[in-house]
Amino acid sequence: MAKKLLRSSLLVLLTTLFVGVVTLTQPKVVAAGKDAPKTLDTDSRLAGWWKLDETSGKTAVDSSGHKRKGALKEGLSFDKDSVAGRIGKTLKFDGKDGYIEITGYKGVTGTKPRTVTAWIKTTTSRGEVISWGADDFGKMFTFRFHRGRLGILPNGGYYYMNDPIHDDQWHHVAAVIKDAELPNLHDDAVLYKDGVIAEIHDIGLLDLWPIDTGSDLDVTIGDGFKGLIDDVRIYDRVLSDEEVMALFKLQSDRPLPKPKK
Ligand SMILES: [Ca+2]
Repeated sequence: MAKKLLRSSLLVLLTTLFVGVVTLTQPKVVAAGKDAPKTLDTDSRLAGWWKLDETSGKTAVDSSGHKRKGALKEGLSFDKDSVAGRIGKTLKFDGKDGYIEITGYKGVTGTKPRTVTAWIKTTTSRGEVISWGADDFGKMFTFRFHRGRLGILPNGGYYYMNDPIHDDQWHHVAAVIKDAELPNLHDDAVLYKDGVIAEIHDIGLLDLWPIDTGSDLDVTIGDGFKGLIDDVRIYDRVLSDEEVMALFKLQSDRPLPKPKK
């Protein structure tokens, strides 16, 4: 009887050890199956990434791998307007005519979730960081200054952050539209300033339309903006709080933070 008990105890112990070993080794096996850990820089959902590190010419390379290169318009050029950026070099926008057109790229359209991020440095609270869409209610997607503050305007309603941001310092800014059947500014938009969710100053609900972005206009960067814009990214998914913080901390080349359960 005692022998039998001992044997079954041993069996339980061995089984526990075996399961333990399998559990411990499993993550390594999975990791070894892929080439490199996924990062925010190598994410396949990174739909466009303009570092603006060039120093000559009028073409901005897309580092996302999608070949969505930008054309510098209205006199803007790397030869003339390249300056020290937040990361490497970037472009100085004059607040008048110069902007970048991502020729042929319509951005994230319809009601799809999305994240746009950029570093900006300006003393002037006007102009666009980035926009695309169509000239109709709810059909634009514009990340721009409105009433002196930065926010999202879908052409119908507005949603902008509280803190003035035109203090001549570098700020990391991000706008997220969450996954929803008919996303709207009130429930489904999130703004980030310097890695954390921004306090909202105002939201215009009177003419609130669902965000259902059109596809007439190519993506443009820096239209009417005076100052520096660097490291512009579009993801066709929602970035988590931790991921936006990682971008702010310049840790986009590190393995992605694990999503919270
Ligand atoms: Ca840069």
